[in-house]
Amino acid sequence: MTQQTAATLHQFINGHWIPGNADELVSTSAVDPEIRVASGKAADTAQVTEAFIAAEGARASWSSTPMAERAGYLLRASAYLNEHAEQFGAELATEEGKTLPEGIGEVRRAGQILSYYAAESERTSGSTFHSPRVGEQILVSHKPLGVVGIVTPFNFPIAIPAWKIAPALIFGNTVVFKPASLVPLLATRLVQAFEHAGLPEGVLNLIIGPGSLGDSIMDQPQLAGLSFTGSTGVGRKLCALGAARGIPVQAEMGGKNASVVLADADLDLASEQVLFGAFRSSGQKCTATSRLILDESIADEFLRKLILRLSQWVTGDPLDPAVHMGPVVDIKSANAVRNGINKAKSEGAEVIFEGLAPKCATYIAPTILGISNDVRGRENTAWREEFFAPVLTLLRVSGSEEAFAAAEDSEFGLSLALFTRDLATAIDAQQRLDVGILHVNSESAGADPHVPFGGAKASAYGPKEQGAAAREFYTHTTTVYLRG
Ligand code: UN1
Repeated sequence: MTQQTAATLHQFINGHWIPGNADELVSTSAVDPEIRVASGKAADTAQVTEAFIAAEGARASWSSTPMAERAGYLLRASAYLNEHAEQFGAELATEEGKTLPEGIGEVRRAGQILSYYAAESERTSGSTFHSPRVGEQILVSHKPLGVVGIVTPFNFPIAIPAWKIAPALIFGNTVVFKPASLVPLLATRLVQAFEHAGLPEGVLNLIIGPGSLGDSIMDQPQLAGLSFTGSTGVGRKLCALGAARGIPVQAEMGGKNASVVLADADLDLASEQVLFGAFRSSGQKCTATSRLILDESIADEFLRKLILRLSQWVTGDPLDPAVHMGPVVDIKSANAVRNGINKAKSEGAEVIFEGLAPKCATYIAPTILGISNDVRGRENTAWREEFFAPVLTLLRVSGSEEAFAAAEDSEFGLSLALFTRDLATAIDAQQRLDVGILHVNSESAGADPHVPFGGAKASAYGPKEQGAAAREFYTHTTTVYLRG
């Protein structure tokens, strides 16, 4: 992509693409920040208000549109994404930095998510209850919240917006969508898919601009609920603002996910899955593995296997088919990771492995840091803080008790990958570990649209996402006492 072909960014309000009223916003290539991917003017707060007025205007008619008809829009948008998966996947890889197969895969995944939620129109059922009174039935009906705000991060520029917007729409809500300002092009592509599907005006509105627009979203009187994915700091602030005005907020936030490899694990499988969990997408997933807890008895052998795999792992241009891992999203993120690694080293972390990476500003080499299993080691920045990068922090332990205690030693509780051949140990982990997602013998990342997704502790707030859980957030219920 070159300077000349940079796409133009607009806001999408009430079915029209309109220029923003605020400062110029430029989306650049993750590989080379000199290359513009897309540019246009950001929205100002008055345009946020316009978007909410448009969404409110569309609300009554959209919520009374039959669910099967709403599903049709999702299916047509899904087909559009699949038809354009190669083009949008390449744009995603350029804008965000994940590899081309991951980019194409993510666009297809977004298409699959839209199809899954379209099928809610055939799947969703209500409930009826017996009444203790003669001649009465009690039933529970689900109704849309109204206008929902959707605020999404840079790391899954199309899949995360799809998995929030699709349930919002199918359950009858109208939407104001604000994507991360680092990835406005992919957000635009998703909205274009809905436009192409013929979605009525005002049902889905796109606001492109800096994170500060999030505060403006929280001020809008029509806002009936907010779904957010991003950092714990921002998420908690939005939760507090939502609570103050009495609206539901769903927040998916940070992670410091562990992979635990026990003495009886299949080490070939475990080393492959840890490699994928920690280093795919440059570790820029809230579900990525960033802590590695190894039983002392297999630690050396496991590390040999992991480092052998890592030494064949190619970091470079994400559009190059030979490459396994691209850069991180921008220079600011890369510098923050470098500072984090230096801080960890100054606090005593030892560099166990550092791979090769191009000497460009946005590349971070795959790195394994080791910390000591004592109070000082456990205070290390690399053990505590989410780097959102291809950096893995290793702790050696002795036995499953110590491994589980180490895994729990985090403010976060999103996902955990446990490698063992012992079913009893896996069941023990399921019962004792405070995480939202537990993988037994598979990598810590990944999510399917039909099962709940979300974390425990500082990783989440509010109802979970996806599957049947999505309806809990995007609807509220009326209990009807019905007598003839
Ligand atoms: C995945 O692991 O495929 O922001 C999805 C994130 C998560 C989504 C992870 N909310 O990384």
